[in-house]
Amino acid sequence: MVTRTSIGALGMAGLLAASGVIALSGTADAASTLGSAAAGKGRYFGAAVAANHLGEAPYVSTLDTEFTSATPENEMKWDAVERTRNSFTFGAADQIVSHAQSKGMKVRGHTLVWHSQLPSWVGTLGTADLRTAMNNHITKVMQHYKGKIHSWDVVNEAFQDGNSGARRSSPFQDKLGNGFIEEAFRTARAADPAAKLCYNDYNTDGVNAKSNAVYNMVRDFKARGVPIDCVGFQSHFNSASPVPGDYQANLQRFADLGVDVQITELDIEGSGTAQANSYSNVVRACLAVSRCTGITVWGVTDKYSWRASGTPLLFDGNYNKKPAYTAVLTALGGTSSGGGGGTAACTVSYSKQEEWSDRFNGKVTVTAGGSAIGNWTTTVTVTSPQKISATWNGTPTWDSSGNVMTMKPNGNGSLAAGASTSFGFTVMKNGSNAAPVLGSCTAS
Ligand code: 9MR
Repeated sequence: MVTRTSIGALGMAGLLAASGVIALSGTADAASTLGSAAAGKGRYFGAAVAANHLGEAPYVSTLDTEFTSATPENEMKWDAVERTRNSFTFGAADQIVSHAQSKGMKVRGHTLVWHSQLPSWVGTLGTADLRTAMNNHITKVMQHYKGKIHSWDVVNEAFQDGNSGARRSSPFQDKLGNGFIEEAFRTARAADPAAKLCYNDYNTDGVNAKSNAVYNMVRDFKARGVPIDCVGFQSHFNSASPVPGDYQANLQRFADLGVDVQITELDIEGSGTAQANSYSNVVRACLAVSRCTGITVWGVTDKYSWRASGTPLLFDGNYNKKPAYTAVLTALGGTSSGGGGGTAACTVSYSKQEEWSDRFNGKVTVTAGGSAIGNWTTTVTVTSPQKISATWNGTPTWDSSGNVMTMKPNGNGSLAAGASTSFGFTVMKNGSNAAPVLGSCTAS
């Protein structure tokens, strides 16, 4: 046991080192990031990026720290790059691409041929002219970004929802017929032979009529030598459309056709443990499919999500890591606490909650790793003269300095694999606003 005198002699850092605790702030100093953890599994971890947020410092630092791939959320769509026929405007998309490149991130191209965000002039063209315009669009956009895009969504959302398995009506479908998809892929291959060419869609995440229709198309393309390299599964989930039980099996059956699979627009409405568990399931499914080459979440922060009210992302509106973040990091084999690179029994993350002039509340989320756990324990160290004045959802004990709190659960602390719980505390500032430092999480 460390004595009071040795605390004075070593100081807090020495105390933590002497007692074998790896000190980490649960936020900025995490031992691992989504991108690095995914890289450890041979995969990228990306986010949809909007050019108009690249001036916001925490947006950019979160993006740069955590992600290894960027997808322009809207900036490469037809209405953004060719609003007027054959007049191309790449400014906003270029901004994202050059930012990504300067940080060593990959870029996913999204998207070349889609019924939505399509300028009205496209719909007015006759058949032959539309064919020319489609191929010109693909060629010009891909040539502009040649060598800079790891995967392109060549055709997006070409199938109808529901049980018909039919193609969706669009100028391309209606005038060029079923062959437009094949033609788009052939044109794309010629324009940038190094880019992976993907078909991307939603509501195709489990085995259903729509994914069967896409599956049949990909099988046919592979059989006939039509160039296709990957299928994107958007994976927009909520309570009405949860992660399907056969998600992994569906990814696998596509992979078995000889294409890569990518999770391209992942977001899951919800909060807390339920959301964290769903995210964890998605990541585990990807890792279990060797041809699942990467995951992209559809935004960096909840506040800029296309469905912000559903808080579907990994960082909240203040860029705090959510339980879903920890679950993803854990599922990727990363650790936000000491774990030696293996899958930790549990991980901890910190987020600041309410703040007043004299005090603030902190929240620590404890997430089980790949196996069920019980009796977790972790430490929270505050910087003197700060003091913890209250705690909730846990049973604290204190070291002799009163600055190191060891937190144990109320009860047996049982958590299923990937599941989370949290405890909270109030820190009296006494003049210091320093963030608490978390120790590693241990469990039995
Ligand atoms: O997130 C995008 C949002 O900002 C746009 O307003 C919207 C316009 O259609 O597109 C959103 O992104 C979509 C993506 O391009 C294709 N799959 C569905 C995504 C969410 O709607």
